[in-house]
Amino acid sequence: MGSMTTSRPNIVLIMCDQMRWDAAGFAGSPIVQTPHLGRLAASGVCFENAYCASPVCSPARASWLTGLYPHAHLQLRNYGPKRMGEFGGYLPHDKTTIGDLLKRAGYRCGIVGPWHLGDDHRPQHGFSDFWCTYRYLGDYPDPLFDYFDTEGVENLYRSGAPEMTQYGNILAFGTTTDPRQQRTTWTIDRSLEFVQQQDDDTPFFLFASIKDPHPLVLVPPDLPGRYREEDMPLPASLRDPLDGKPEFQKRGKFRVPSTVTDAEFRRMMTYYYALITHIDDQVGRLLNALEGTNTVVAFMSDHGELLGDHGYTEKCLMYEASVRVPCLLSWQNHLPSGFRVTTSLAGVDLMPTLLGFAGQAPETPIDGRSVSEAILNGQEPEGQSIFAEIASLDAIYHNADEPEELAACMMVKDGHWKYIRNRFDIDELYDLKTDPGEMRNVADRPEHQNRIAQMRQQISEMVCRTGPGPYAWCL
Ligand SMILES: [Ca+2]
Repeated sequence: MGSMTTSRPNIVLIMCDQMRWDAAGFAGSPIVQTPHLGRLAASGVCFENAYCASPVCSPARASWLTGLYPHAHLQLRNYGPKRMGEFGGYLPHDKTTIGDLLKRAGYRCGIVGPWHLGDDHRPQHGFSDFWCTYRYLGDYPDPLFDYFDTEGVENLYRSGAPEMTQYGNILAFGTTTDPRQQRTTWTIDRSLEFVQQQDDDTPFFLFASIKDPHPLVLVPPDLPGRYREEDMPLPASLRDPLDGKPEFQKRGKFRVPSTVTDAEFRRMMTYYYALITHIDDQVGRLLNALEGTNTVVAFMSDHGELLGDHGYTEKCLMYEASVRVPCLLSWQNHLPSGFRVTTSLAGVDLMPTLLGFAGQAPETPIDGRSVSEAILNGQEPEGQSIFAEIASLDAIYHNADEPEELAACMMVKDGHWKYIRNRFDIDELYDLKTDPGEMRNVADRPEHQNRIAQMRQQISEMVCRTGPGPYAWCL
């Protein structure tokens, strides 16, 4: 196993779903217990300012894998079997992913866990050596659910599982009674199977796609007890009235209702953090198996989790906890250890960076840039502005189908300034230096109009590089 002899490293991309950037010990949390991730961070590079290209699942994932922003890859909202072939509902086949390129370069490529980019039952985009995906499969068998059936354990992820608790609309949570009922455990089991099938002659690329800590938040029974409800820091903006903010934010599906008490919210938080500790335990098993091999390990999340910030759970807004993600890169004997990178990493930069470690580069123009050379030399990459795009909440949660709804918000972050163009509502401008909690929208202040004009220009130039597509309204 591994490839000790070849100069081309194996690459393991571990992508969680909906993990907050700061919900880990390596990110400075005094509460969340993540010793294995801490070990990974200490042995490699931690991007302290990593951002997704869209704070929702499928568009973000498509960007991490293609190096393109959504206006260029055109997966504009979440895939579901009914959306296959619909504009914006799946990743068009002609878009090139890191899987396509590494497969062409001679890598054996496998995926375990959610793909979520369309036709999820069908091996594609280079991952043909091990295609073990689950959910969003339409009428096709689901390997995870089939596993529960074969093992004879109750499937707690099927909707309406009676063992779950949910306060209002916030993250549903519960515990397993049998270790086989937990999906991250299954994902790591299958990942280890793939790794163990490898030989020393051919490098491999494993995309370990971990669905947790996305709800349902389902943890082994011993873990919630590791966190005390009274230790949970209630978010300062949990009851944010959203004064001076766009109206649409007051109507979002996942706005925390006033009926949810502080104590209930804290209880839910203990389960969310406990699930991250379970992810840590499981990732530790994979890290142990890779010990001593020539392997690049990336650990990150597709997008963040608001966990109460601005009165929201889940994501889809451009607030920091929604767009910001944890991101670690490790490569023993190559990347520096304990290196903290403060330059922003965009949601389109990871794909060319991982390719760079393999001595490869994209074959067609992309939006992202490789930072592999800089960090291999222990240097901060050059500063840059970063962007994020998303459809309207009506398109994401309520099936609004008008094409303009699929390209509704554009964020640019330049230093400590964040500007958001909202197609159907007022714009937003936050100064993260004086207002890190993003409580004061200053977009209407006369003294900021020059800055806003410059940031609009940055957006316009960015979308034109690969063609503005559905974001031509930003020109
Ligand atoms: Ca997601």
